[in-house]
Amino acid sequence: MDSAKMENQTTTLDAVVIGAGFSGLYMLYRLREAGLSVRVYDAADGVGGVWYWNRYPGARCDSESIYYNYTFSEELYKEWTWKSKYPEQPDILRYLNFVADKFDLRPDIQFKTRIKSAEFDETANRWQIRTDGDETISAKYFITGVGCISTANIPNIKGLNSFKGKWYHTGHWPHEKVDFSGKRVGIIGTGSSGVQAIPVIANEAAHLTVFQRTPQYSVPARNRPYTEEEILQAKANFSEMKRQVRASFGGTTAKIGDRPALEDSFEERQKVFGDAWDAGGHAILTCYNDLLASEEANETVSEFIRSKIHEIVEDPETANKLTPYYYYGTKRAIIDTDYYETFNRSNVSLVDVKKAPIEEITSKGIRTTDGEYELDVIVFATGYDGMTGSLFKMDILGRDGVSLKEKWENGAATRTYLGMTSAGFPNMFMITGPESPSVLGNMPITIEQHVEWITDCINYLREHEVDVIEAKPDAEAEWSKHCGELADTTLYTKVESWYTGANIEGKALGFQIYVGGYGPYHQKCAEIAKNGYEGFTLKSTQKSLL
Ligand code: N01
Repeated sequence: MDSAKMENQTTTLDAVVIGAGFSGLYMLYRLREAGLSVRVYDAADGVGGVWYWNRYPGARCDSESIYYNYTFSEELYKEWTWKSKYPEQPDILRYLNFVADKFDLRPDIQFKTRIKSAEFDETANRWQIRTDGDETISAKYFITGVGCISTANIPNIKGLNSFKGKWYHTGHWPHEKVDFSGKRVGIIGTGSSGVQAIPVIANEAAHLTVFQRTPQYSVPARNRPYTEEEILQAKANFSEMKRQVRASFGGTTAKIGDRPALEDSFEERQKVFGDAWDAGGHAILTCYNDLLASEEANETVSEFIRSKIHEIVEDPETANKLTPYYYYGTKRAIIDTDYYETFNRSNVSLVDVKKAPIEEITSKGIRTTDGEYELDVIVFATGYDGMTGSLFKMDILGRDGVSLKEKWENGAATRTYLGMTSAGFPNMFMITGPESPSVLGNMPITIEQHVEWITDCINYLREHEVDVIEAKPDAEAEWSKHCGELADTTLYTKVESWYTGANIEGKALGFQIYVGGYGPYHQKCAEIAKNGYEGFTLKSTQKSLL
């Protein structure tokens, strides 16, 4: 089928893809190349996915630019030039627009359209998908590329509607510049978004009050422009880089240390951590091989960063408030530009809202149990309903009308096979779904692997005249168990974070990311495909193949 067909007001397609970010754009490119009729739907009015919405001051990616891009096209890689070591949001958005233009993707993307529901019709073996514009689409394949952290968490704090000033969430930032000059600004949240925004807002605002619930470890990014030489070298090295990132643990060329932290003496460790701190970025987390597995090892790096906070922050009381005590790296590791230094500014103050919780937002500002802070602007850097939030926002109904949310018990019983499929939801694929490496890897690389696997799978189904593919419940149970067991060998499950769903009121706790590494995961998925899609039931309307 070459293009969408309208039948009785229903658009008929081979595949519907949700989201025009890294996932959706590449999925569209691949499926179109495979000869399918496919359309991408996105609520935004442009491409970019999370990078369309995350326009807050200081927004930048913490993966290195030369790896934070597609690797499927050498030509694309060589045509695009990154400016700095860590790409800023406008550059990433420009890159994704460049990709959309280069491959002429826009004609098959429907913007300003949200998918409200998707229901599997067991008689026709097709998905019936509805948009917020009341369009109905019938598609054989239903593919989500909704991102792992794209549903904003705006905490339910009493009184927000009464606030007379302006308020924003970092994940839904307006297109026009927000002017902080001369303003009293309050920011709630000190995760990756808050840590990036705080130094930039502090530069402009009359006063910035940071409302911090949990102090965070952060390491200097040491961002800088790339030299011409580095760019030339990266482009010349494309094939080797692609080979390395696709075989790597985290989707970059970063090397993981070859020994446990306690094998070194205190002095040796200080030198190793000191060099990593000076180099900047995430190197400090990978300089030993057990920092995320052993409490004792983790304490060595945590204590090192704590000592740096006390070196940088001049006021000892503020330094104490900024000092974290959870296991470093078990909440998403943060890299920054001048984060701790910002608290030495006279126009910045820090409020510990764990000690004196926020009671309400008033017409004038924020009131904690300690007093009222008058503000002109409130910035919520309060994160996302991660992993399942965007999937649960839609009514996705599988066999017997059971919704994904019901099956997964609102997150308490999330079950997938390979993090891409779920039993009871035939012909549905989730790009970077729960229980895949997703956010623990370099996203564009983990996305490419999913998109390529899904495309190969669909091609196989077409070649073998298979109508329905569905994960077997026992294969799924085994995969989920394996993911849980792996996670329990790490410290991730011992700390409350958005990884575990602890940031969302009422959400069931559960760590839903595959921690076995991108490379091994990639191999496992390839093996399953090679073995004729082991763990899946494949059915044609004529016969059952497996
Ligand atoms: O969100 P977060 P984020 N009252 O959940 C606080 C990616 N990302 O948007 O820790 C007071 O990390 C909350 O406090 P606590 C990256 O994967 C990447 O910053 O729950 N405070 C926390 O401090 C990242 O991990 C990049 O106690 C409240 C903050 O809000 C993920 O997105 C840049 C509160 C939320 O931190 C999410 O990061 C940006 C309340 N009611 C984002 N509710 C880069 O690539 C929440 N908080 C660099």
